[in-house]
Formats: sequence, structure tokens, C-alpha cells
Amino acid sequence: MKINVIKADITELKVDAVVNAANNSLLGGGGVDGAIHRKAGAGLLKECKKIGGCETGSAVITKAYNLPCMYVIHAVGPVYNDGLHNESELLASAYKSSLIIAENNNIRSIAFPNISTGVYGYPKDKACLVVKEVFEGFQKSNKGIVENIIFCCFDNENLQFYLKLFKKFL
Ligand code: AR6
Repeated sequence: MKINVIKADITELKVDAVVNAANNSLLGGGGVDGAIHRKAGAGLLKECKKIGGCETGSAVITKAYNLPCMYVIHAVGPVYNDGLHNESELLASAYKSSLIIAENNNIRSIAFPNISTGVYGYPKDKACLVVKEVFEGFQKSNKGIVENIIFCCFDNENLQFYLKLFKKFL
């Protein structure tokens, strides 16, 4: 399994699946969710409406419509409050759920945005530590389906944290 850390717009990546930092309604919003829905087009919103929503810490998969990837995995991270409201467990669960869905759909390359670190206010350094723990665990249990994991950072702060914490994997 290869891990890459890049700075890019996730809507431009030609991977098997991109992960969306969605909300419970799955009906779109700002940030990366807004960018994904804008580029994917009306078909994505229609499919999301049919699904009807997603719990915090879970994820669902849809087609990618006009995006260059094949699938979108919509993961719902937590709103950060004070760190005492299961935020780290819920954030880890959003990433883990996405990985399980990826394995179940034979997805070999997957790009993650920095879930919850925008509108939802999760401190970027703390979120990155949670993500590192999830992927260390995943490496041990990896079934060999997911071959290429891309952490797609959009801002320099996240990029620097990821480059530092994932250094040994790169
Ligand atoms: N490509 C990659 N990363 C991006 C892009 C992009 N095009 N645009 C923003 N980011 P956010 P959240 C980064 O706010 O905190 C929405 O309204 C951004 O720099 O998109 O999980 C949803 O509908 C940040 O590091 O998601 C929800 O209501 C990261 O994506 C809510 O925001 C996540 O920021 C979810 O909040």
C-alpha cells in the first residue's frame, strides 16, 4: 500500500474514488462538498437525495457523474466542540467507514480530503494525528485491495502536518 500526500483540488483527481467531507443530509454545502457537487452535477444530488442521509462517523458511496473519478464516498465527520464529545472516535470512524466501503467496492486508489478541518472546526494537527492512527491500523489489517491512498490537502497548514506525520510512509 502506497501513501501519498499532495496539495490539490480533489475534484481534479483521476482516482477510483474520492472521499467527500459531507454533512448528515448529503445534500451538499460549502467547502469540498460544494466543490464536488458543483463539478459532479445534478445526477449526484439526485442519487444523494435517494439515499436520504448519513450518520456522523459513517459513509455512503455514489457514482461520480461528471467528476474524473469513478466513485464518491461521502463521509460525515464530526463538528469539533471541545474534544470531549467523541470527536476523535467519530472522525476515526468516518475514515474507517470509507476504507471499508472502498474494500467492498474493489477500489484500488482513494483520495481523502482533511475531513472536519474546515467548516466543522477540527484542529488540523489533532485531526492529522487521528488519521495517522487509523492508517497505521489499516496497514496492519489491509486486505490488499486498496493499493494507493492519497491525502489531498488544500491548505498549507494541513499539508505541513501531513508531510510531517506521514513522513515514514512516503
Ligand atoms: N479539494 C480538497 N480539499 C478541499 C477543497 C477541494 N476542492 N475545498 C476545501 N477543501 P470542509 P468539514 C478542504 O469545510 O470541515 C460543508 O459545508 C478544506 O481546506 O469542506 O468536514 C459540508 O456540507 C478543509 O481542510 O469540510 C458540511 O456541512 C477540508 O477540505 C461541512 O462543510 C474540509 O473542509 C463539513 O465540514
